[in-house]
Parts: sequence; C-alpha cells; structure tokens
Amino acid sequence: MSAELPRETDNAFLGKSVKGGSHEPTYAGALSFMRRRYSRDLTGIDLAVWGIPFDASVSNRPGARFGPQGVRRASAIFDGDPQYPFEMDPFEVLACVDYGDCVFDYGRNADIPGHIQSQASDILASGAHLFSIGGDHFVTYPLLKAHVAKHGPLALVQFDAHQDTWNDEGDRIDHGTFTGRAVREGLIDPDRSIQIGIRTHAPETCGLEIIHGYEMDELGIGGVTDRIKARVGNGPAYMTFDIDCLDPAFAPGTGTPVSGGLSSREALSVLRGLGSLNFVGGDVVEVAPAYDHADITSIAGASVALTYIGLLAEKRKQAG
Ligand SMILES: [Mn+2]
Repeated sequence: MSAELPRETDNAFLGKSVKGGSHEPTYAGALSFMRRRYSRDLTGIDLAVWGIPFDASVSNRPGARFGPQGVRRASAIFDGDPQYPFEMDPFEVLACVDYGDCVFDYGRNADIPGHIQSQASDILASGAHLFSIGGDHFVTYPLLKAHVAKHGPLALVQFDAHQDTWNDEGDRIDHGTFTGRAVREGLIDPDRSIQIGIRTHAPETCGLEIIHGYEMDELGIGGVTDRIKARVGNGPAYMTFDIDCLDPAFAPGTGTPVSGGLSSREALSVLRGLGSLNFVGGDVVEVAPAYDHADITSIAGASVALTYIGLLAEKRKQAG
C-alpha cells in the first residue's frame, strides 16, 4: 500500500491562504511569483507583485516583455523555505498576492504609459505595497508617477549600468530617458537620489549622485550602502533595479549588457544593507529570458525581488 500524498499543488490558483509557502515541487505546478495566489482582490493584502510585459521602448535587443514570466518561473526555486539571509519566510508576515500582468494594447503605444500608471494607482489605492516586474526600464516612469501621486516626490535608488538621463522632448517612449524626465517633472528629488553600478556616459547626471562600476572594489559593500543611506535619508524612496547593473556574466539575459558590472553577490549584499530606508515601492526590469542561459538572469531577477521583499518583511516583523 502506498503512502498518502499531500495534494497541495497549484497554489497559484488553489491556495487557501495568501500567507505561507506552498511546498510544491520546484519543477511542477502552476507558476506565479513565489507560488503566490493570483488575485485582484487586495482586501487585507500587504504586498502585490505585478508584471508589466512591455518592451517596445528598447534601444537594442527586445525581449523584456518575457521578463515577468521568466522571473515567476525562476522564483519557484525559492518558495516555501526560510529566505536567505533573512532566516524567515517573508510570506509568514506579509500577505502577498500575484496581481498578474498589466493590461494594454501592444498596438497603441502612446496609450501604454497611461495604462501602467492608472493600473498601478488602482493597486496603490488599496493600501498594498507594489513591487513590479518589467518590462523594459521605461515602465519605471509611469510607476513613479503612480507612487508620487500617493507619497509626493521620492528619492530614487537606481541600480543600473546606464544613467537613463538621455534627452527627450517629454513624450518619447524610451527606456533610456526615464530618470531625466522624472527629475524634470519633479517626480524624484535628485539631491536624495543615487545610481549604483553605472558604466556608460550620458550627456548629463540631472543632479543624481553616481557610484560607478569601477568604484565598487574601492568602496566595498559597506562603503556603498553608507553612501546610499547618507544620500537618501529617511524620506520616502523608490528602488528600481535594472538587471544590467549586474555584469553580463551574472545577467546575460538583458537588452543592453555592459561589461564591468556588479556580481549578483555584491548587488544582493548592497540591497540587503538598505533595510533602514523607507522604500514605498520598487521594481526589477530588463530581464530578457531569450538571451539567458540556464535561467541565470531570471534567477538573479527573482533574487532581487525576494531580497527587497525580505527587507519589507523584516521591517514588518520588527514593527510587531
Ligand atoms: Mn535602465
């Protein structure tokens, strides 16, 4: 006689709770971010994870529209365990759902920023914290608008190989311009904002502080986190993580890779050190699985998301 098997599979659809792990096999079952329940009911929800499968604004390789799928698939590795290095399952303290993906018509590009912003605003109106999975880096611009409408101007903590401050005329849909536009429109306060991992030149900094890729070794992890914390202070902040902040060795699956970047260990350690900041929202963008190998980049993207969520969970636990 065979032993009775637990039937706790497909938590993404059948899960009875928005807390806890699902404990289903990594290699099987319906995928969602960290096996969270898919839901658009945000009653009592602390955190919504949301995909934005948009990549029509890239300057080189397209493919980040598959980023949400890639990160969801990779995240299945981690579900159900205490998450390193936090020594706890964040979903024991945070009620979290996968809100699915942003809805838009790919054939009407000019309408897409408005759709991203308004759907993000709907999520934020529920009181839930929003973490978004891109998509190319343009998506951070409408995401910032939605968060700023709720919180006022924000500090930006931007992990990136590129400054994304290229000129635009105010209406371009371009993944290389969101930071400059956010400064010009007063969405972010450049004096409290900082970019980490930069290793390309843009015409202007728009007033943001920069930690270049080549400065990482000299500063060390503690030196980098100290500079970020000193810059950002205690006010509300937004974290955006362009996966091309990582060296192509650690994130080959992205649209505009640049050599000389951070290792995944360095980047995760820096992010881990930012728990005292007042993050009100975040995203990970530019994961393009078609150029990936063995899911390296998707796993890195899921790890960034999970580290950010770990910081939220730790804060919640400390608050009691
Ligand atoms: Mn970027």
